[in-house]
Amino acid sequence: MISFFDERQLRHAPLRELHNGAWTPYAECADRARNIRDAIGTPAPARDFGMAPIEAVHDADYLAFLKGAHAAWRAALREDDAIAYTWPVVRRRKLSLERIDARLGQYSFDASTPIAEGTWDGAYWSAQTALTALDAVLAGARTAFALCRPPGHHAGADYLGGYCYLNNAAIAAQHAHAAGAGPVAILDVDYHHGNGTQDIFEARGDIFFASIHADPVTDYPFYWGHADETGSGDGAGTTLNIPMPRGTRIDAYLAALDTALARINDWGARLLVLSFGADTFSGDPISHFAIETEDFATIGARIAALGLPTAIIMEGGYAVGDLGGNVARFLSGFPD
Ligand code: SP5
Ligand code: ZN
Repeated sequence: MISFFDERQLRHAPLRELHNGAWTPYAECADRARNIRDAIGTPAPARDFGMAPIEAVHDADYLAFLKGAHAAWRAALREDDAIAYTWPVVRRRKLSLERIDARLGQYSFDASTPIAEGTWDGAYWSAQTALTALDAVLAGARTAFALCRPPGHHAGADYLGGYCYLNNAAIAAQHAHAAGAGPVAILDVDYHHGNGTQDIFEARGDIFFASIHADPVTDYPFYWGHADETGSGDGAGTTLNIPMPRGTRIDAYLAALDTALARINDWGARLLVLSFGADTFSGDPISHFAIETEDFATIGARIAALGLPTAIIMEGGYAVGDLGGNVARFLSGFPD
């Protein structure tokens, strides 16, 4: 399968994250991408599609913030990575805020997603990698893999979080839609709910979003991904959330997957953007499903049987030593 990765994505390298009240090593580390890259052969570098497809998904004020945040943090004489300490919550509205601390809170929803010196470059090239894979599909490839990192599915139109800054899958899906390749469906099979992707498309009826994930009653991102979130306005009925309990094994997972695939098929999708997280793996250090390495090929093959042109966008997966093998196994389920 044709795959894409850009070495500039490695420039994003936060030092640590705030987790359970303490600093811990950053789980979304650059070695994740190196491990996958080395397991899938030699991915091709990204093409540069510029800012327009990113601006089609993300607000201009958010992009200006993200680009300049680390420099502003340094200008305020801070060390290491930029991170928020206060959030507007119910007071969130478009204010023109000056202080870097006010802006960090305005544009983030958690404290585990720092902005490091190379974050903009890494996120930019991760998005370009997604666009390059999507473009290969538009050009006739049955399936293409984008080794995106940093991941994207927790990032909304104007916020970061969950190790995500630019929503690679949303950018790819919107690009496919704009190119007339639709109807486009997004299927998210990361362990965590793709809250950013849902927020971006939930009021739209022209892009379908389905997600299978850990029940937000027990797992991050808690406030999104409940089964009663089914879309709003023009998008009523075009969001599907299937929360699963901790400990979910392959049989129950495949049953949920069949439900999601049937809905995508019934809706009439002609192109699939797949947010793939390998953090459903039994050995994942921050997640709690029980999918085994060999199961990933079964899941991949089941999705491939939908028969749609598919751009596969890498999301999470934190068992670094097993990651490349799990991803390679997943991709092996698809035809070239
Ligand atoms: C893309 C994706 O999978 N994002 C997941 C974000 C989950 N964040 C909440 C859990 C944070 C766990 N931090 C563990 C730190 C270990 N050093
Ligand atoms: Zn995840």
